[in-house]
Amino acid sequence: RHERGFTLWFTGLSGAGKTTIAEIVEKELRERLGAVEVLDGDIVRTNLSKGLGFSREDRDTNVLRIGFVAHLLTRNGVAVIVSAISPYKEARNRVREMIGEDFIEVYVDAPLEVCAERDVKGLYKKALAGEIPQFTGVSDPYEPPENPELHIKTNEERPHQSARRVIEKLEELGYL
Ligand code: GGZ
Repeated sequence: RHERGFTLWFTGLSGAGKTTIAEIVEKELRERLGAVEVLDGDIVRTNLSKGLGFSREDRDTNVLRIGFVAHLLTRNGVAVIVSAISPYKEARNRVREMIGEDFIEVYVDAPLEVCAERDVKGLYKKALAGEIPQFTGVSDPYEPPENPELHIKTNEERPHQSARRVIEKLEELGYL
């Protein structure tokens, strides 16, 4: 029986496509594996991280909490999918150290202009108008991963193709 856990960690700007790709990958993993869990920053912020804002400290706290839960699940054989902006390299690397070799960092990359153009939730419009003081990519930093296991450019392929590449990476690493 195959039950090596792993954490797929999707990092990238708001609107880059993290959640969209995560949903497609989740569906496929559910069909092929037993236990799958998704931790989405936006949702974690309504419960586990309720009350946290977007200062560096609060973002790091949020990311480390998600990382800790991902670590617990991973060591119990669960396939974990995280999607969180996780803008700071240092916090992501702390999570990488916590989870070890089963941490798979996926950089979900789209140019800021493309994310702002998509503007699924209307947040970029507000941020660009100066109404959101610490908005990632506009009025707050995003530090791209230097050596992600996978680098996906969502303005160059369809979500299903991106998801396919994630699955192929898992196969290559022996998780599927
Ligand atoms: C970035 C913000 C902000 C600010 C609200 N900066 O794309 P979304 O809308 O659905 O997901 C984003 C979410 C960010 O939560 P994360 O937990 O992923 O962030 S972090 O990893 O940095 O802790 C976005 C929305 O909340 N949002 N205000 N100022 N995104």
